[in-house]
Formats: sequence, C-alpha cells, structure tokens
Amino acid sequence: LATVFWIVVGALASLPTWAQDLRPAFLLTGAHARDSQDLSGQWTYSKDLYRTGLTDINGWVAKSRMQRYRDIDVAAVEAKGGADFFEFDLDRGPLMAIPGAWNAATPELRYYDGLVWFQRKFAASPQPGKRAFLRFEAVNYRAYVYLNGKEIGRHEGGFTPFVLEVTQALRAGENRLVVGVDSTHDAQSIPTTITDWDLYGGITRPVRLITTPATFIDDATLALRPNGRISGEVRLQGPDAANQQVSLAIGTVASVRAVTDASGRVVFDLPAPKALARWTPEQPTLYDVRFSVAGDVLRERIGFRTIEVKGSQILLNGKPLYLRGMSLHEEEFGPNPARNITEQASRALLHEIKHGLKGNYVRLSHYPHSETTVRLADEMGLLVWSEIPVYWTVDWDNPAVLRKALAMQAETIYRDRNRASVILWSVGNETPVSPSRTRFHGAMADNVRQLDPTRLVSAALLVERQGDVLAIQDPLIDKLDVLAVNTYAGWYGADTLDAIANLTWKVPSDRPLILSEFGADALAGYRNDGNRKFTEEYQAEYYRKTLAMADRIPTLRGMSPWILKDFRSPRREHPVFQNGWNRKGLLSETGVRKQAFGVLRDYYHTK
Ligand code: GCB
Repeated sequence: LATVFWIVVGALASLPTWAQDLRPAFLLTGAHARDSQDLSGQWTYSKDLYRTGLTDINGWVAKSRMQRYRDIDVAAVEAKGGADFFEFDLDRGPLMAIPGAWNAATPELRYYDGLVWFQRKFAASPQPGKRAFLRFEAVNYRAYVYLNGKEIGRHEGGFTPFVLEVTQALRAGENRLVVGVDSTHDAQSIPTTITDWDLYGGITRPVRLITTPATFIDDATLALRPNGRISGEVRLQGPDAANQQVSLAIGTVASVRAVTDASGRVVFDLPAPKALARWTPEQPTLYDVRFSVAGDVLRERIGFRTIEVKGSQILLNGKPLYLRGMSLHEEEFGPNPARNITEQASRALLHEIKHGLKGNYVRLSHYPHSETTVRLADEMGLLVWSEIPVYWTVDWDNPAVLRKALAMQAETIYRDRNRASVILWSVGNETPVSPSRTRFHGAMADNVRQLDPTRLVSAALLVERQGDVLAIQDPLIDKLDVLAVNTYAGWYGADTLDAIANLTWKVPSDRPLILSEFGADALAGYRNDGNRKFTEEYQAEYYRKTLAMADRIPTLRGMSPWILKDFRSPRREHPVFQNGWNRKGLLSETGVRKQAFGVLRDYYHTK
C-alpha cells in the first residue's frame, strides 16, 4: 500500500532532537481518571488474511466491495436490490469481547497471524467547545483506525498507548469505529518474528473515548529527587495554553501555583514537605495529586521515593535495597489465557509474588505491561523493571528500526513516569554483542536518560562462559547503572546440577548486579527422583543450587527468576511436557504451585 508510511525516516540527528520529536502528539496522562466512555464490550470482527480491506483501494476490484472501514449500512443497500453488493458486513459479523486477544476467542483464530477488522458502534453527543479523543491502551501489533469511514490514525507497537483526536470526525448520535489490527511481525518490527511468547493479536487493552475542554492538561509529572526536592512539569494543549495559572496540590501536604510559558508548559520545583511519607514496598504510600487550571483538572495517585546507585549498592530512599523478584509475562491464570489483564487478573498474579513468595520486585517482561498492572504495583508495593521488546535479534543497522525503538520507549516512559514502583528501564534482552547492536542500545540508554533522569538504566545481558567462570563481556555495561544477566547453567547447556556448585562469577565490582533470569522447566505434578528434566524435583534442585551460587556473588543486589507462571509459547511443543507452554513457571498455568515455589519463598524469607 503505497500511501502507508509507518515511520518517517529522517537523518539521524543528535539525541535531544529525537527525544523531542518522539513525544507523542497527545498523552492524556491520567486518562483513567478523566471524563470518558469505555468502549470495552462486544465488538464485531471480520478476518482478512489477504488484506483486501486495505489493499483494494483504487484497484481492479471495485472500490467499495471489501473496504471494511466504510461507513455503510450493507443490509440496507442489499434490501434495496440493484447492482451494488459487498463482500463484508461488520454490522452482522461475529462477536468478540474487547479487550482481549483473538487467539483465545475462538479455535479458528488460535494460530491466526494477520489482519482482522473490528467494529464498535457507540453513541456520542459532542458538545461545542469540547474536544474528543480516542485512547487505545494497546493494539497488537499495528492499528489502522477509522471513525465514520474516515481514517483518523495509525500506530505501530503492540504494548504502548496512543491517542487520536476525533473532535472533527465524531458525530451526534451513532458513530462507527472500525479498527484494522495486523498482528504480523517481520524483521523490522519490534519484536521481530522470533520470540518465546504467544502472539496475542488484537485489541488487547481498553479503548476509551475521552472528552476534554478546548484547552486541557495533556501531561503532568512529578518526582522526588535525591536532592530532597520535588520537581516536575505540566503541559497544556489548546488555544489558551499560554500564561495560564496552574495549581498543584499534593494531598494536604503541599500546594503551589505557577504560570505556563508561551508554549503552555510550566515547571514545578519545591522542597519536599517535612510531612511527606516516602513510598516503599513495605509502605506504599500514594498521594492524591491534583493539577488544575481554569476549566480542567488532572488527578493522579503518586508515590514519592528516590532510587540511586552508589558503588555496588542500589539505594531506595537512601537505603540499600535487595530485589526479591520474579519475572512475569502479561498473561492471566487459566487454561486459555487471552491476555485480558483485568484488575482482578493482575492482582492475582502480583499477589503470588508479593504475598506468596514475599517478594518486593517484579520484572515485567518483555514489553510494557498493562497500565492496570503498573498501577497495582504502585498500590501493592512492588518495585518494577520495565522493558520494551528489543529482544534477541533486531535489525540493528536500520535507522528506522532504531527510531521505532526510541518512540516505543518514549511512549512507555511518558505513560509510566508517575509510577513510583518503576525503578528500572531496561534497554534490551539477551541481544548478542556486536558493534551495531551496542550502538543501538547505547542510543536507547541515552534516550532514556534524556526522557527520565530519575530512574536507573539496565539491560538483561548474555553471560559469557570461560571454563567454570561466568563473566559479562559486553561494552554496553558502560551505559548501564545496574548490570543484569540471564543465566541458565544446569538447564540449557551441558552442565549437571552438581556442576553449578563449581561456577564462579567475574563481574565488575563497582556496580550492582541482578540476575534478571534463571529457570528450568517442570510440568506440575510430574514427579521423579530428581534426575530427570521436566520433573518438579529437578526444577526445585536447580533453584537450590542456583540460589547457593547467587550467594557467592558479592555485588548481587537481587533477582527475578524465570518465571512466575507457565506461559504460552509456540516454540515449546514437546508433546508430553509442553504442548505449547513454556514450563519454567513456579506455578502451573492455572496457578498450582510447584516444589520450587517453596524453595524460592524460603530463600526470600532469609533476605
Ligand atoms: C530467555 C529469554 C526468555 C525465555 C527464556 C527461556 O533467556 O529471555 O524470554 O522465555 O530464556 O525459557 O528459555
């Protein structure tokens, strides 16, 4: 389709310039608390493997017959009789619950990878002087959005939100929203076609129609700095954005005012009030923060804490921290997950980490998880590692791909920078070392620091084996605050479990290290004497040996073993033990605890 340009490839200028154009046009920070209509519910759909809905434009096929996004009452046309006919009708299409991935919705779509059209009709009553926006929390992987037959925008990237203004396209009465969702990945997508998790195509997170005044608060952020000050900024958008008085209230402990500049922006910088309670995993205090201007209010729940690295220590509010963590995929408990992360589903997963394992930390792998999950982490007191899916292989030499990564990172940071729980931005997972890959990650690390100087930068690195010595040989470490490695000795490779006891680590002594992954498969209920892989005993013993090894690393400041729960992965097709599931969970897919769960819980009790 010649008219589609996902990414405008410009010359790669200096980083600050990227950082600026990477800011999405609209953010609608705090969207969950805004005046909105939730478009969740039953949508109709039409699958489109040959992409006729997109490609039959001005083509040989009559223009009208297959374009699913047309604003047309197909049944009414048919009732009239005559020459016109159509080869779709979203009004009479099958139903699917949105949000949710199509893979779990019907067996026919279990392994479907391609384009599907979704439609939702909704009533609206646009008011003069107000603006309307559609906010999608996530569409995996590409979205083509049409309102009442008009294209209103596109988005690439399966895990980050996007906001499209629809003030002009919205009409009084019934509106027809059509979204083409293309799940196909390729060598230039992020991630590429090669991962170890399920595809989960679809509108996987909520969609909302949000109404704002003509001039509104598009973004507001605040953070506690190690210098004891609270600083942040507010940005207005609209005709009256300049010279507006903005009021900020942090619960009942602080309130200040300031006036926006010509661009509608204002910076706040105030001493932290004496009474301000620090957010910690043990006491996750959140304040009701209120940003207001004439005609608009933005409400947030914000926790205040500092995070720093000093030598090999990670300091939370100035105190040394040990991360008792767990890795997590975005996939709810149950035999047929749909990546429908309701608050209840997310709470059930995080509860097992926080209370089942006595953890204080979660690695949200390998992509930004739902806003619900990150907000719950704030509320429940779990520190968060956040990453975008720059995973295994990426087209490192392609500037358009780098730009995609930076844009995805920007969308994630703008979305989550008010979350106290998020302490680490990771710039990659297990990417083989090469000069172009290191440059790529280096640009990502610089971008993170530019966008968010208040958090730490890390990456899950590959471990280098030199006899019995495990080492990190990676020039990227110069760009990282916290080193992290994935290690699988005793599972992948030739080592027996007993050999783990002989392994030693050679890592920089001046920086904190975390084990971002280690793990072994076990099928819940499969028991044996412990020598066989896939038994619960083997996995439990693997954990004992690996934890003993971890205790021998002087700079180790935490871990996020792989993984809380068995998760769907098309890579894993052993017909007895796997059947499409990666079995490295400490819990089965339905939440049954394996032996190793108790091993890790007991270990965390001692930490
Ligand atoms: C890894 C990957 C993770 C895989 C895991 C495994 O190193 O980071 O995505 O699922 O190993 O199970 O092999």
